[in-house]
Amino acid sequence: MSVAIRHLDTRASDFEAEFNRVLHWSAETDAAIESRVAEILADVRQRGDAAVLEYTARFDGVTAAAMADLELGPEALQAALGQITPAQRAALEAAAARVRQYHERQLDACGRSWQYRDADGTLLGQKVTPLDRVGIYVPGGKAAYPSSVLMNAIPAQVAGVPEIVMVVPTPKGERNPLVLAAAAVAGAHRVFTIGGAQAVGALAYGTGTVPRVDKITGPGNAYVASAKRRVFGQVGIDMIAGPSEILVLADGSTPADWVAMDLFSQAEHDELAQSILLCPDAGYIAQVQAAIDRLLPGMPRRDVIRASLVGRGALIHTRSMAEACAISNRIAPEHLEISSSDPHRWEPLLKHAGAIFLGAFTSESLGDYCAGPNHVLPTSGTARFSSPLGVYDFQKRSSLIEVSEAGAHTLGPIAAELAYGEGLQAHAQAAELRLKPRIQ
Ligand code: HSO
Ligand code: ZN
Repeated sequence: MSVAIRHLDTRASDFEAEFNRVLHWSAETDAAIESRVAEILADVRQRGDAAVLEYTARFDGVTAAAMADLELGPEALQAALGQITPAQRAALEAAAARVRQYHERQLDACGRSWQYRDADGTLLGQKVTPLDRVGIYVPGGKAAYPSSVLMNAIPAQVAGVPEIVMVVPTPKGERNPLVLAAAAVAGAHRVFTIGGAQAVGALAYGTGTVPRVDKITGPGNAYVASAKRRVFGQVGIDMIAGPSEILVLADGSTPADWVAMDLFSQAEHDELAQSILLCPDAGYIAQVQAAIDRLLPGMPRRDVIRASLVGRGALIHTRSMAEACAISNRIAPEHLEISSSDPHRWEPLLKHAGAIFLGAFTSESLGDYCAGPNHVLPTSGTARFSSPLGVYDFQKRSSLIEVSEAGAHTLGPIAAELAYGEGLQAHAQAAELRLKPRIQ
């Protein structure tokens, strides 16, 4: 039976209406969740460890006498490395090495302090420093991804963050050895087996045992997302991630099976994930549909994939590759594959995407695990204004200004003029005092 994925055609008179239906995405917040999260956060803020222990017992079924019992020391992380297979360990280490290398390049390219001097000796610059302490949230349930541990912790490490605190819930006490092994490989400094809004609260406010962090990154369910939104301002956060998205821009030169599997790869994350194909060749779209129909029954997560493809997916027939690029820019997808024999011809036309994958061999899946770039990317069209998680998210910048005596003479009159204009006498005089010869 054919999978009832939407077919659109840009030539159709109702295209805009249909397209808007595909794009429509309601990120409505649930009022019940919101008020529950507000209560939990207030409680954690007030009662610290005791509150976190209670919620952990209630929601995760894990009882502990003290918060310290919920911390995993280095031995526990090392033990996890021994519990996974040698092949798993080798893969984790290979992925980590590539992700580290990529982010080290990022540090060199845009993460270093810089300064210059004016002709009159005034020094100006920017000093880049790492955050002191960050918290990484790792989900415990169906979306427990060891790869995400690497993608969050490694850029923090490369940025030089001295303390990386990871939280991961262990529902019913079940630990995920791959997640803990990834924490060991990535070099998390402290790990607490707590989760949900209570863990976000513990990281944001600090408790007797959990240290207060400066920024919280990492994905989570609706409770975690709501908690992150609420503590923003008290601490930094990375982003509020929506469901995964893939957009494949195809000229028909890639085997249709490859493209179908790439569409599945994001659809299998979540019923709300979005997979879209844009292609000027109707015959090829039919081939991809046939491949979807043939391959789906063999997929263990076929129910999730089907729900995602039918609910939010689309196969869009365009007039040309150039038009496909223009539509892709309107969508601003998280992942964009240019599945073309000439990807570099189209890449310059593409402005908005979290990550761009060029050519038939670049399956998005490789980017999810081990190509090197970060897989934490802007979703739901936010690639219009935001960027992948990176070293820069774990750094901040301070301006540096050192005005020479000659510089004070250049800048003083300008500042004073503007200060008088604003009615700020002290500002004006602070600038003017420095124009007078100094009394020794
Ligand atoms: N594609 C996801 C990341 C991921 N994929 C983790 C597999 N594991 C981010 O959109
Ligand atoms: Zn993925």
